[in-house]
Amino acid sequence: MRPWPGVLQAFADRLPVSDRTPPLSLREGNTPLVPSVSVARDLPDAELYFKWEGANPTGSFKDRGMVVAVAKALEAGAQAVVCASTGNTAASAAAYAARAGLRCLVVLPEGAVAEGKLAQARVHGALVASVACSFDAALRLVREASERLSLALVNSLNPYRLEGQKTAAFEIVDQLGGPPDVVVLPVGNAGNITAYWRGFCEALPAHRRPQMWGVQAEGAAPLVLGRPVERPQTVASAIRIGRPASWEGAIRAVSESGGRIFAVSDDEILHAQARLAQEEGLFVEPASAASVAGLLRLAREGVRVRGTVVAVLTGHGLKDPSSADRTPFPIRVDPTVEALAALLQITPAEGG
Ligand code: AN7
Repeated sequence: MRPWPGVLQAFADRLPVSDRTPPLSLREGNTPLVPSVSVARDLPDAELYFKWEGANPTGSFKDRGMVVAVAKALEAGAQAVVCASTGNTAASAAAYAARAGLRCLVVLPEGAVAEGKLAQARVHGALVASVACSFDAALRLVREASERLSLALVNSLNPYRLEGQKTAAFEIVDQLGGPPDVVVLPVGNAGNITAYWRGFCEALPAHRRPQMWGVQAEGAAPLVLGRPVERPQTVASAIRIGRPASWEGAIRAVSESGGRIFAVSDDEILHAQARLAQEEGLFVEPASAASVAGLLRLAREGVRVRGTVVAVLTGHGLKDPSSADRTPFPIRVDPTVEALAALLQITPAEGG
């Protein structure tokens, strides 16, 4: 078996790259499609899989698009890249810029980025700017800065980002040996749902494309409400976004595919996150649990979810270790077998 080369090389014939594009790679992509063992029981008419994007090099799906955006920035002779971010884009930009030898400036909404993502941006050597405004305002700022300071903008407004992210759709079709019926994913800035739909449109004839189901958090659901949200609120900080940059793309993906877009509460998100961790063995960050929370909501409402369903788990739980605060703390015990047995409520065998 040849080693996986990464997104740029594996999908060279379906990406806007040429011989002049630097062969940047952290071996991103080729993420597992994991069958569900527990959540699937709530969806008896479906066959449920998780596309585990937390397995990417920086722990989120952003790497697929970032490798293309940064390689193209290098190809164009850029010296520096810039992004605004709720965290994962920043972590990915910082890692790929480090690999490519470019400077990286990330602009983060103050106090609104999970600890692991912030650590990633810092250790990879990015200049980390914190601004006292929302993600949406930070994005406006970096758009202007990228023009006036001649920096390469690597938010998903950069068309190469969505080109790279569409490769997840190709992988799903390959891994299943055919198209799924439904793909469900969390929606924040709406780039990913736009990219997946593009990927399925390129890979499949119209009658075989899956429905795209987008899930937002109730306190940050502009696409569900049909208007921007000035002060988005949700525990899922990655998708705390009130003015999605790819608004039209998301609406088109949902309507052309005959899909749906709806919102779930923070409680539902946290419940789904705990269930994925405790019953599936998958630790995802809260935003990623929104896709599963959406499926569980529909199941509870009696909606029959049928066919092959892929829930995209967009980011690793280690990025947001504060998620663990809601689970039991370690229990201090004496370092004896008896103490451990008492904890397990079993009787130890004699001897030892
Ligand atoms: C784990 O990093 O917007 O709808 O700045 O980190 O394509 O925005 C992250 C978004 C879902 C939403 N899941 O995807 C950023 C950023 C996770 C995320 C989304 C994000 P889009």
